[in-house]
Amino acid sequence: MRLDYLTIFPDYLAPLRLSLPGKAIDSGLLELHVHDLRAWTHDRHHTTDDTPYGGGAGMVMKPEPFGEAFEALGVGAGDTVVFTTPSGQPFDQRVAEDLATRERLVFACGRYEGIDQRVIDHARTIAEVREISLGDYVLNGGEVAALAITEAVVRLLPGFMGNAASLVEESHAEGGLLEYPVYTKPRTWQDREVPDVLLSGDHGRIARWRHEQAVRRTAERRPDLLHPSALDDGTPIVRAVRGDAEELLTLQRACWVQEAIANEMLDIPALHETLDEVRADLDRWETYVVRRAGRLVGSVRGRLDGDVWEIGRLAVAPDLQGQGLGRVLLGHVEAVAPSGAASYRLVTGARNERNLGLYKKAGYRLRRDLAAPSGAVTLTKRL
Ligand code: JD2
Repeated sequence: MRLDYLTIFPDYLAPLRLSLPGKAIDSGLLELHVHDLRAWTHDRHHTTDDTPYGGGAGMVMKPEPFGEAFEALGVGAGDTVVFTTPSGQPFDQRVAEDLATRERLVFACGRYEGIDQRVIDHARTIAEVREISLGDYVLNGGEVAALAITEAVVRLLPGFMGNAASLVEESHAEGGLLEYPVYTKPRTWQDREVPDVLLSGDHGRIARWRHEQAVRRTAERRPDLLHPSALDDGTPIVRAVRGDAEELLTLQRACWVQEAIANEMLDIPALHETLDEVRADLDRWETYVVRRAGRLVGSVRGRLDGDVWEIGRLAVAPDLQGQGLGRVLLGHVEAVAPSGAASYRLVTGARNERNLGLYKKAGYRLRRDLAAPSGAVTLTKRL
């Protein structure tokens, strides 16, 4: 594989030589070429940036140096030009595996506010182009992203790691779970013991323990990996886990702010709920969530109060309302009511016509005879 880097900070990419296996480079399996973009400037100051058309803050990288560099380096059919950019496709292991199949990658690293769009448009006409983002945060330029991408890609190349088996076992390669915790000697350190199971010699038990730890960690830290996106086929509604609490809170806030506006700033207690309260509620209620593209976009919950299945917190992300998701969630929470339930009950804003309409269509009746907080109404429906 041949790797080229176009940058105005070539020294920034010096760590490449440290992080990549020297053997691979010496043997010729891997070729690295770091280029100073200023080599393709012609003015006294080696200018690579200019002011943005249309105005605005900051500077934009000029197109000509990149264009000349592509030509000088013979970038063409069969090559892949990678533009690292905050607006690119999020980088992940799958993208790394894809890039690892290429013969040649050319990393175009921008600075300032980015690169003149025509460079990307032009590159598409001479080679394959990938616009890739390292993640949802802002860096000062594309170099660090190019370094990270390179490291993730190169270690996938055949014969580039000492131990091929350790690659197969890793995060995201197997089961889409996070890593289980690992331990080494000494057996006791600062009064902390290595878990007994790991010293048992029972390989079956060890494997089961590690899997359970991996699932637990994933549920806590990355619930999105356990219930992946349901954009196209079906809409799996799953029981919420503790790790969903932050996202539930975010969803609730977005929805209750909307509710407050619909009710002309009626004060809604849920708006002031804390993360700890949301977590505690996960133990007191059966909460269900739905994800789209990994994002928690809907929730509903139920709990038994005598023979009444009390339904609450039906919430759909504001940008996804009007697609029937609320109706699906309501149907789900009704369907999971335990056998002891004789009726459903829910409370909603008295002036939220959209919600009232949804509930009435689903067979709920307004119950003025039943108590409700100020500005709200209670609705019920027989099972
Ligand atoms: C970059 C900048 C646009 C503000 C070239 C930032 C990146 N995950 C990532 N975050 N930021 C970048 C990135 C990549 C290239 C450039 N800037 C600064 N651009 C708006 C600041 C300039 C990736 N990959």
